[in-house]
Amino acid sequence: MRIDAAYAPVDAFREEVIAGLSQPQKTLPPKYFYDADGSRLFERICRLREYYPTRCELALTRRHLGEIARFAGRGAELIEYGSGASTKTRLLLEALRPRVYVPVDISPAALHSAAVRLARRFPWLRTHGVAGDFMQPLTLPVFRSASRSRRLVYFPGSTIGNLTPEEAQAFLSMTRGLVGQRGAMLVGVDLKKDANVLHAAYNDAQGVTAAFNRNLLARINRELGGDFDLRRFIHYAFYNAALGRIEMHLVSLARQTASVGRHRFGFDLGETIHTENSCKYSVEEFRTLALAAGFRAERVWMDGRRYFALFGLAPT
Ligand code: SAH
Ligand code: AVI
Repeated sequence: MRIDAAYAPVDAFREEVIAGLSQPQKTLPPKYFYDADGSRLFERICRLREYYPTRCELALTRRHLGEIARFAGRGAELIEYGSGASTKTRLLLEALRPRVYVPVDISPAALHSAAVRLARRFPWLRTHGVAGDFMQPLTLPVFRSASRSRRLVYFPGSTIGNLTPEEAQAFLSMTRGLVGQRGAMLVGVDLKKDANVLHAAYNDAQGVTAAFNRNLLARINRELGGDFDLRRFIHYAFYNAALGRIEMHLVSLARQTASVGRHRFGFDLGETIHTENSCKYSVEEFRTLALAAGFRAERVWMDGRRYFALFGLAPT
């Protein structure tokens, strides 16, 4: 098992935080949720009663595994974006027996612990992780006889929902270029549904999602020498029906200032930092988005309640 580092984490983090907090609507990029603490909190979110996406996607993957494997094919080069704990991937690894597995994640801690567990469970598997940002063109490892191997990109968890539709289309186009005419993509997409179900999933009773959101400020304090007062920011998540997305914010409970290094930022009472979008699609909306990026939705697998979909995308 090998892990390559493909970015300079602290410099990029500092620059993006300062740029985001300098805008009229302050924002922070959600990819920075996932330090070691954030990745652990996300794993706790996945086990919450209210957070349906993980259970739905696991259930539908188990239920349709035979068909998914027929669509995806055996012996491919399996590239997974935002692999995290690689939990759902275990089902695919067993069914697809890929020639090599390339997990790509911004969190080196998550990549490392997943790779160790996978090595124990699948001693035959060749894993070559890449710690980096999947929105940037990455140098993926080149394997011997790569010219003959087929590329399959797996992007589960509805992490694609954390991109705006424009970013998602650009990301899909880039992936289309990566897999070429012989490859394919499997992408998990959270579907539009009753807003109460969505609201509960992002406002869990135990406050784990709130802790996940606030950890972003704690991380800025730890890694960038920030002085955010965590007692004076609260978690706020709501469904923006017009834009079809959950928005997560951190709300300032006072008029206050906070510094990041030598930069100072002022907050009004009630002012928010927009930390995440989680876009929800209808099957038709996502089909159209994929088509604009050069992918045909050849298969769509869903759970019984149609909460979540796994799209099997093939090049047009
Ligand atoms: N695939 C897992 C984890 C989803 S959580 C699942 O389905 O449960 C989202 C994952 O994507 C996290 O592990 C996070 O570290 C990673 N991630 C988020 N933004 C990223 C980016 N821009 N580049 C690379 N990885 C990213
Ligand atoms: C990783 N991503 C798909 C999660 C989501 O549902 O948008 C992140 C998350 N944010 C709050 N809870 C979970």
